[in-house]
Amino acid sequence: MALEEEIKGADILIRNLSEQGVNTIFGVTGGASLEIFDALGRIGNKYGIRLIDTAKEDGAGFAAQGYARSTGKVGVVLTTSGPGATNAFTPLTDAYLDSIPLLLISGQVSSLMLGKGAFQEAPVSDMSSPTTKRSYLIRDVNKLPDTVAEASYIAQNGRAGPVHIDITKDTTQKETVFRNGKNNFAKLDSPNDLEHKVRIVFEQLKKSRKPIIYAGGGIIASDAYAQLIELSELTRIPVTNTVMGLGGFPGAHKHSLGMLGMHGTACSNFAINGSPLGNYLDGADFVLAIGARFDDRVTGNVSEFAKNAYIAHVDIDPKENGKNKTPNIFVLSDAKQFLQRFNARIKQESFRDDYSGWWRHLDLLKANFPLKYQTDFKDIRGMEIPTQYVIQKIWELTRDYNPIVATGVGQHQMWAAQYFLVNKPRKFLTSAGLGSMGFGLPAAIGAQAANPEDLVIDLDGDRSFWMTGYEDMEWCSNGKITSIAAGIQLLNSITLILQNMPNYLE
Ligand SMILES: Cc1ncc(C[n+]2csc(CCOP(=O)(O)OP(=O)(O)O)c2C)c(N)n1
Ligand SMILES: [Mg+2]
Repeated sequence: MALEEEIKGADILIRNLSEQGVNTIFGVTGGASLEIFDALGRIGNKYGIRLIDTAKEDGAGFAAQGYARSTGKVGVVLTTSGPGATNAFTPLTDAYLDSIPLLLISGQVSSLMLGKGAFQEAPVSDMSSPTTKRSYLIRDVNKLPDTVAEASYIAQNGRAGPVHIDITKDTTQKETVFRNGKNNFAKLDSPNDLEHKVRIVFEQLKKSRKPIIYAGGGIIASDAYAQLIELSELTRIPVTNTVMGLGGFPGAHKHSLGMLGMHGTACSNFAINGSPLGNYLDGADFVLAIGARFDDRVTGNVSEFAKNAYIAHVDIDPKENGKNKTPNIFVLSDAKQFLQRFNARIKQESFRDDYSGWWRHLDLLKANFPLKYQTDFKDIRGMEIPTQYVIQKIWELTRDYNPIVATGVGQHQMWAAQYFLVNKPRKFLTSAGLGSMGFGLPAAIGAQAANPEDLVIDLDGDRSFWMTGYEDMEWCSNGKITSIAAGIQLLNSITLILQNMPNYLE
């Protein structure tokens, strides 16, 4: 038998990534990662992986997030050691808080130099371990295949999130025989009492007259969009979304109460917590929280939140059980699996709702507390055009195209969440948990790279835009994407990057 060919660790890495379905890598080169970039150049095409190089590593990380958030696949970032890796830590941490599958691969100095303060050496796998699901330092080429398979699995399964693989330079140079990666990581248990808990939650729902669904990013992560609509339409239960859940239920649906929390609609907050109108001072009596985490921007004073409601909390992450708010029942489940079973039970028992009084009240709240802004501004050439108006107009003009929208962080972000009523999942890309300014533009670039046919809009703030505005320059100057940033307009306090707009508005 002929001896099998030995190839470099860097080539093995590229082939293992390809095995995992990776087709795009965002990154910036450097000394410790040279072999990997070289391998990408030599065999990337053959294994179906393209490199999109960005101006800076945070841009690469946010672009990879745009890719991941808009497709549900793992976004991959490639950096060099030291400052390359640390520059990627903001998007890495951002992905941790928002549960986005991201894989950071960084080059590291050679094993022999580790711990000696070598040029561009930083203990980045230690540094990333608290803000990743898993962080590896690879110094042995034979560990590469299984690590890549395992990392890709961990990033996407259970509660999604970022994984970091730091690879020493000698590992990428060392030659050995290629092998496929094996994922030895145990699958998460699905709770064997799911059916039992579905029954308990259903019995509770039957007693409720004022129910509400509080839907988070878990709906999008688990592709439970159709099941959530089905539940709300079967039962007429109103739905409020977190910012991560926007698009997980159609924003323009008649059962949507809009976003919840500090920046949400008065209607959804009053509906959960009690309101000054009518007979509903107490608010909801039943809250079905799905794939949401009761974070402080949603709850305010957490002991006052939904205080008269029975709370059923469905989440895939056991750490969420009682972390911020103790529920009456916690269901450890993927959102889609739970909803499929719950909807089946509702149909099986021919459930009939009794929410007429509740809806009369909610309609009153909607009518009395609409989102509003000053509309008596002079004319389009005046200096007083409210940003909300601009966002609403862009929404009206583009909604039929189902655009993907990215945002920066700040006031414009909240107005975008309120007025750009996305109707589909994976269309509203925003840095929610970490609130990272500089997210919008590179995320839009990544989303456009993943969805070349789609209209992608970055609704950005002026200051957020300039945190990664160099990515725009890089892309335009290299002529890589002609459809991005077709026009930049400064309007009042908002910077709008309207991609492809001329084509769409013709
Ligand atoms: C990396 C980072 N630095 C600082 C902040 C704090 N911060 C939050 S919003 C904001 C201003 C945002 O300005 P702009 O992007 O113009 O948005 P606007 O509020 O004007 O809509 C700042 C500095 C942050 N969220 N992220
Ligand atoms: Mg501003």
